[in-house]
Amino acid sequence: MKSLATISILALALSGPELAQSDDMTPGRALAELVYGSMEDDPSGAVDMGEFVNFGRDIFVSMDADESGSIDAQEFTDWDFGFNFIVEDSGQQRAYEAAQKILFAIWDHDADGEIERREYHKSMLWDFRRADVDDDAFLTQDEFLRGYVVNVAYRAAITGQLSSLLRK
Ligand SMILES: [Ca+2]
Ligand SMILES: [Ca+2]
Ligand SMILES: [Ca+2]
Repeated sequence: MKSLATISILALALSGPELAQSDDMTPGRALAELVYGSMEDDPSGAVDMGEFVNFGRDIFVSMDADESGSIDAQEFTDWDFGFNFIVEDSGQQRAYEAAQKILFAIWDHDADGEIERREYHKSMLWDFRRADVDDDAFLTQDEFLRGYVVNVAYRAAITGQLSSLLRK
C-alpha cells in the first residue's frame, strides 16, 4: 500500500496535460462518452453543475451497497463504471487498482476510510470546477473526457501510463 503522500504525488501527476491529451478512440474513451451522454438531461447542451451533481448522487446511492450513507473502500472497489472488462483486456489490473486507491484517497478528505455523502458532494463540486477549464459553468464532452478525475485516472491506468508512473 502506497503512502498518502505518494498517492497525492501520483494524483498531481495524473492531472498533468500530457496524460490527458490522448484523442485515440479507446474502449475507455468510448465508455466515458457513454457516461457523459447519460448525464445530460438536455442532449443539445453541455452538462451543467446540477446535472453533474445529480449524476454523482445516483452513483453514490448505487455504490453504497449497505445503505450506510458512506462508501468504504470495499464498496468503492466493488463498484465500477464499466471499466472492469476493459481493464481485463488491457492487462492493467494493478494499475487500475492503484487508480481506485488514488480516487478513494482524493475523495476521503479526512482520511478516515469512508467517503461520506458530504465529502462526496464537495468532491463533485471540486471535480466539476477542475474539469471546467474555460470556467463557463458547463462541461463539454471534451472537458469531461480530458478533465474529470475519474476519466483521467482510469484512462491513465488502462493505457499503461499509470504503470510507468508507478515504476518511477
Ligand atoms: Ca456503505
Ligand atoms: Ca471520510
Ligand atoms: Ca466549460
